[in-house]
Amino acid sequence: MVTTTKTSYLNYINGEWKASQSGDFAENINPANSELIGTIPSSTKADVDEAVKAAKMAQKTWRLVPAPERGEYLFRIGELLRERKEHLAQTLTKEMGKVIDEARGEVQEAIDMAYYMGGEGRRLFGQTVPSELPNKQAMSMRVPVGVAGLITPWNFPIAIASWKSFPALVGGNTVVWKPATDTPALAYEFVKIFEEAGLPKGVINLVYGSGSTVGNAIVEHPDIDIVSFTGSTETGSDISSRAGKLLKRVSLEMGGKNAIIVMEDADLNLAVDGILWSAFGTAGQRCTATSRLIVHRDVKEKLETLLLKRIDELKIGDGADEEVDIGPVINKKALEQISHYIKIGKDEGATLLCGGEAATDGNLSNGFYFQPTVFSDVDRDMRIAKEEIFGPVLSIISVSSLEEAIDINNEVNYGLSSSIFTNDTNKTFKAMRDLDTGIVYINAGTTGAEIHLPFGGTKHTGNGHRDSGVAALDVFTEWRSVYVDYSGHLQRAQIDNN
Ligand code: UN1
Repeated sequence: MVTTTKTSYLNYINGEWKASQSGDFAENINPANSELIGTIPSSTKADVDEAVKAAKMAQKTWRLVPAPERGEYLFRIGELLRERKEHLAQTLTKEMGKVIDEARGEVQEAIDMAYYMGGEGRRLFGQTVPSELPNKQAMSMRVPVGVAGLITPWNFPIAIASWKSFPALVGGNTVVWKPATDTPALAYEFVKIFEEAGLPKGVINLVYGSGSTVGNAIVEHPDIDIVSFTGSTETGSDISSRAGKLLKRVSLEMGGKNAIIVMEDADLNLAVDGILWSAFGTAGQRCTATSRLIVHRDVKEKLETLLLKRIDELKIGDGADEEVDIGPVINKKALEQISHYIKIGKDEGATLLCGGEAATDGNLSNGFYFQPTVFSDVDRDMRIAKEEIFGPVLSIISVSSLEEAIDINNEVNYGLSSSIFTNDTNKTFKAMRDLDTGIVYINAGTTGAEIHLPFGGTKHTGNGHRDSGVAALDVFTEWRSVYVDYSGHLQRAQIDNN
């Protein structure tokens, strides 16, 4: 049961639900039918200042809570997420549009992350290292960075918020969180869970915003010590330059132009399963979504035939309907952006095999639906082969060898995920070594990363950091090296005089 209908969401600052100081609002719309779900405050810099002040104050004591106890809070949050899984999934589908099964899967990602990071509270390992001097002990330990500013996207509103907030909290940081404008209900539900888990006041703060006011205020606030962002490359680059000037730590997770490579020896039916799931699941709105299919010439025609047949069977509709395969895209602007790329593809001379238009049959015209679209005969230099579209659009490029396929995979500006379908062990190992992406799949599509492995990519996809996995702790902790000299006299390292 979704109970968030026509809600006016409040910020959560220092343990209290509070109206924004602005009085302005943005709308939260169900993309499946354009119904108004609620309104969110367009908060101001003053709201961010208040939230940061609370977070800074709370961090003084939160950092002293033993890490295993900080982990216990995450276990409690995990339990609450599990109890409310269905409600959260329904809320997610309603405001974001992904099909209900995928919404359940996303909530599961957050649950898994809670238990995984909760466990890190009992590890948070450093190292003990032999000193080069007698009667001296050397070690390294993790310490919190301070106040973390989190800016999260609408496409995985609870999973990505959990990837960032859980390692931040277990690492001893406090949080100021700005969720995406299009998914405020999930943020509200999530913060309610933090509150119910008994997190001390000021440890997590939520500030809604529309446009860039709140995001910029977080990035440029002198008391925000680390900014973690997932979203578009354009915004990430802007954040990077603003934060760079302030010498601030920034972790960026941005776009992708992910490819599936299908070699001549591949199991084509399996490949089609992988392509359908990764190109059209979540209506192509994952940063890991497959948007290029690089196929060996010998099997191109056969693969295209199999693919088109299966696309024909896909059902488009409201993601709340269990039978639906492809839900709406997030909003009208996204629909327009996808249509714009279709025009570009046609103008560039690619062959449109299917789709290419908004889906408007019957009730669909009330929402923001796009037909699954495939372009063939795509040239590696075309814009549709290089730029992120973030919709259900696949571009097919044919090749004559594995080397050519890898070359094409690697020549785009992004490097998040890639995949190869082959039954040849030699090709598998070459691909693992040479595909320039942070994630590589063998005989599976490009989506579906698991939370206990590092998530992120090369080139313009990120800036070297990783969400998820134990690597996420490197974002939210500083390494401190400690030397304990118990010799009773001054020993000097690197000087040969002891
Ligand atoms: C994203 O789209 O930003 O690997 C995250 C996947 C999901 C996460 C995607 N587990 O497709």
